[in-house]
Amino acid sequence: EYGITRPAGYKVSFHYNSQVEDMHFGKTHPMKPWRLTLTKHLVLGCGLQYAMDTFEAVSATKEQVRAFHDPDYVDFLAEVSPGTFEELCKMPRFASHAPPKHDYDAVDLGPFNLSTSPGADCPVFDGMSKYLFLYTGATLAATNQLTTNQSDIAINWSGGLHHAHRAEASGFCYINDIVLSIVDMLRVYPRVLYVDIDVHHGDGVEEAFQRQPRVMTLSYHRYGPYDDTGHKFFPGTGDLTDVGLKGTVGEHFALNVPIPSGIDDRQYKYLYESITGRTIEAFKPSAIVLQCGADSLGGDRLGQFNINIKQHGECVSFVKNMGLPLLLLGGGGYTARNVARAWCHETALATDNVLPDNIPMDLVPRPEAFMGRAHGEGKMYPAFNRLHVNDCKDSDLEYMVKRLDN
Ligand code: ZL4
Ligand code: CA
Ligand code: ZN
Repeated sequence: EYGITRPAGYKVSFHYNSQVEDMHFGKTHPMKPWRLTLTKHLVLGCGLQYAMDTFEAVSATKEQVRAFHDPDYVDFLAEVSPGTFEELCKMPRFASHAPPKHDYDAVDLGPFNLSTSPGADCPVFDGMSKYLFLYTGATLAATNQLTTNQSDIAINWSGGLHHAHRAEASGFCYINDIVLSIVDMLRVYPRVLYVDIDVHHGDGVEEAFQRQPRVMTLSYHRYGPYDDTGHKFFPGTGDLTDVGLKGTVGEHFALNVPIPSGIDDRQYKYLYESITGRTIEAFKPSAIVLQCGADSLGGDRLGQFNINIKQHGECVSFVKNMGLPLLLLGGGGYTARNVARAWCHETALATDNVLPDNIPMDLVPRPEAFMGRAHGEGKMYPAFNRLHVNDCKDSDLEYMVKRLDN
């Protein structure tokens, strides 16, 4: 219907299992797995399935997840539910993993930073184990398509959970599917570049590879001083001076681009293309993993940038044009209708298709919520109706790009 064709000369695979859609983190929790339902409906409504090999994801095994995570944590995640949480917490091997102490702890946290309290970032909810092992399974299947040369680009919009640590859930992330994917890739590729355009710092991935010179991590994120609530923008790490673990061979194999609120398309393009371009030239990766968190879009419920879907997509095209094996993952994204439009648009870009400006909004609930204009960009996939105050000075961006010389 939209003249969708397969890309010429390369193959794209798409990995998904609709069982992830039914999950609820809690009533007003910002992470809404049903944004993946919207994404799927748009992708199928446009006919993009004809441009790719589509795979129904199966759950990752505990053994696969242990390639990065603590064995006790893996067992806990596999067994936990709202009904079993209390009991599991009392078992000595789990109780010994004391909850982390955070200065903002307003809710009771259990072992591994998990909690049944509704105010928690990482709540224990019904069907949670199924959800975690499925999004991980999808990422691992996508990775396998690349490492076995069966696909050139592989996509999992349900993955990209970059905050999870070895034995601790963090920031809506429980299993770090990205780390597990890169560990697999290192069996085949000499060097892997990880790029993260989620509005939050990709701290879990950076930390996992902080001593590893074969993995370069590069995160673009909101970063700044304490806000009026006394918090730093989550997770509060990822300063410009953070370049990997000092005194190890991993030093200089992490890069961070801390960004003030309100950055616009032109400014983001300048930063992203100069820094990502120079990084690829210098590091010469054999494969690229791109975390496409859509909370960097304007109008996001948690994000503070003013990026349109068009520019978000250009970040995907830029690394795609390097012609390297490419894994595209989701991540954050809290204004669901914009998440769906961005990831559908990026599925089209990955398969060399162009969608019309009026991508089928009728497949998405609340069509009246589709708003307004892009700012200065015609009507190409506008992402927002609410502008963030732009605290981003061009002179500061130049400074960050110049730092690359050191
Ligand atoms: C919520 O409404 O900044 C959780 C989290 C639950 C339900 C009702 C409870 C009301 C916003 C966030 C109280 C909520 C207090 N509910 C939550 C320091 C915080 C401690 C927890 O995109 N409170 C912690 C995590 C970030 C903090 C961002 C991004 C993930 C990713 C990849 C993770 N945590 C302050 C907040 C709500 C909630 C409303 C919330 N949590 C917003 N930002 C955070 O990078 C997927
Ligand atoms: Ca980021
Ligand atoms: Zn995020």
